[in-house]
Amino acid sequence: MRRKQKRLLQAVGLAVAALVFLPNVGLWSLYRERQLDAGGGDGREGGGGAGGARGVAAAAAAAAPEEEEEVEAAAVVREEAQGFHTRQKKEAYLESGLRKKDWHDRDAIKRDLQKTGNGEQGKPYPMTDAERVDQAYRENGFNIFVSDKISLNRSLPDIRHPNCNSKLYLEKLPNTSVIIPFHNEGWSSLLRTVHSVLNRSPSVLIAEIVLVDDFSDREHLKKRLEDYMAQFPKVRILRTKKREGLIRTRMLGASAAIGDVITFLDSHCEANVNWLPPLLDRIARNRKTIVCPMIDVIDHDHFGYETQAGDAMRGAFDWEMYYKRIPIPAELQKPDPSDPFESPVMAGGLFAVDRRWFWELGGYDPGLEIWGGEQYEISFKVWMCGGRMEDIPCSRVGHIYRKYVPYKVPTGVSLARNLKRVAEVWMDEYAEYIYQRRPEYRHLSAGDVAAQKELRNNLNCKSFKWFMNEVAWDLGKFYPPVEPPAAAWGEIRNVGSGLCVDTKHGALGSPLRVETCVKGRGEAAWNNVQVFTFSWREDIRPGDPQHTKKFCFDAVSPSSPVTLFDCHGMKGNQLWKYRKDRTLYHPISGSCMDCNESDRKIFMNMCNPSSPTQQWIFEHTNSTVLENFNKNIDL
Ligand SMILES: [Mn+2]
Repeated sequence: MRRKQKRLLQAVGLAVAALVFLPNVGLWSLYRERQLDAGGGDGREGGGGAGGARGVAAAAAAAAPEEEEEVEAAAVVREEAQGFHTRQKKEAYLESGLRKKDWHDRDAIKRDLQKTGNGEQGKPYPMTDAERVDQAYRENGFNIFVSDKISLNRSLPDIRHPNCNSKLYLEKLPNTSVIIPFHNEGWSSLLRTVHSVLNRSPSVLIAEIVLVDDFSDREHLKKRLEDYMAQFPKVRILRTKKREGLIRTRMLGASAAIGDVITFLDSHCEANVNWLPPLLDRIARNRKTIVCPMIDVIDHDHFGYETQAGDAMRGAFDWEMYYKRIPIPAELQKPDPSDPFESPVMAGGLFAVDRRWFWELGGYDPGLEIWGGEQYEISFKVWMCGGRMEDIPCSRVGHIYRKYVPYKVPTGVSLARNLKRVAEVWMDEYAEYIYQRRPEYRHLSAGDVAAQKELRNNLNCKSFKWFMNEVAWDLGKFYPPVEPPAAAWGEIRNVGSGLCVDTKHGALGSPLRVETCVKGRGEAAWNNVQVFTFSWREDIRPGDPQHTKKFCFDAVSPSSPVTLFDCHGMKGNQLWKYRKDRTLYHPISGSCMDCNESDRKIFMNMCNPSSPTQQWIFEHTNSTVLENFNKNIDL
């Protein structure tokens, strides 16, 4: 009898403990932290530990009645929201079935509007020359002097689409852990990130802010930071025990997180008006949606706040795996431009994801090192494995794009290896297109990817071909996997002078010249600065068609020199027409490329096709392509 009573007591005790601790998974988070610490440097072990604990935590949370009730009808919808038709039907149900509310903090907005002073309203700080000194950049990659002179609580301009101001979101939203990894971040820039999140987020939605220090050595990030953050009960600081790199630092933060949602931010950001509810709302409606805010630009010199060029665009990549942005195609444009839109890949460090979904997806591949490629991995994975990804125009976060990265990033090998891992695990036969452009990747070891392939298998993920056809179907228009044939290539010889276009003496941005043609001479073997490609994009680049550089012939006026600039792929002032009369016509300025034999300069001039110095001969041409290019111009 006594034994029976004791057992009963034990059972009751356990049940009480479960009710107290399991809903917020507090103990589990501690457990996981320890696991990661124990894993030490080895990301695989750390990730594995987190994954293991996650399974238990998820099961526990599902058993907790409170949480079950909170998600209500939404839970049903969340699971079913993959089929588009189902989703639309269910959303209609949600609109009528669940209450929505205005999440704006109208008082705070009013207070912000009245602020004046340095950098307030996101205005550029008026710099003196002394403040421009280079030392200010050396440690941060942006002007920390200016940052220090701007309030930590500075106001930002509300540059959202006007419709955002009246949008309502679900009354019951999941809360979030905001994870902010940092390494040797500046004091005021880090604090302003935290202040902006606290100031512009409904308190009820912030479970915690987790600052994850990747082994910084700057003094202000040690005790001083801890003392400062002690005033904010929601902020906690985790630290790695050695330099782990961005990816594992984010994973450490994520594995310690207790919120329903994990929101990753960079350590030099400013959250704008009502940035959080629009993100959480999408996740509440479909827990398998990963959402990204619009990323605005905080100038690294004067801290002025403005949109990126083009503002709302889809995330994409080229076949060397450089991140690119492409316009939203008409088919995907919403009647209300402030509505969320689908994006094939995210830019990187700013996104929100349901915590359990993140771990179901395996978090980041623990085999990824330091930095780079992880945005592709998580993006491909979420799309191919039954989720989706959206950019949210009503959620805006400013980010300081640094002038340069102020600390040593051991990229090179690890970036290549990361990209190879992503290609090997997720990109199927499309990986070949990368290896064609990056032959050095072909035989590079990606390490052991068996666990990642198994995950892909277990989650029943779709093929990369599906991803390219259904999600990134517009990408090939801008970045075709197979480069269409060039229109002309080889040396460009001037008829009047017999000289060739040459980039020899030019750094990027300096004017092109004509020089003695080198083809057939000894120099040509090692010096191919006279080989150019008139590409399918109708721009002209150094290099032969298989190996073009990313610099383009660029002219700004009908009399300007012709210089090499970064190719923007948007035609405009880099668009050229090679006409039958052998002139190189520049439609935007209505002028033609000309040269001067005596000073060897190349410049734009009023078109005069009978002038031999305006006639140019490409070594090779593809007449079909040329004719196609010239179909629609007045020749
Ligand atoms: Mn950054």
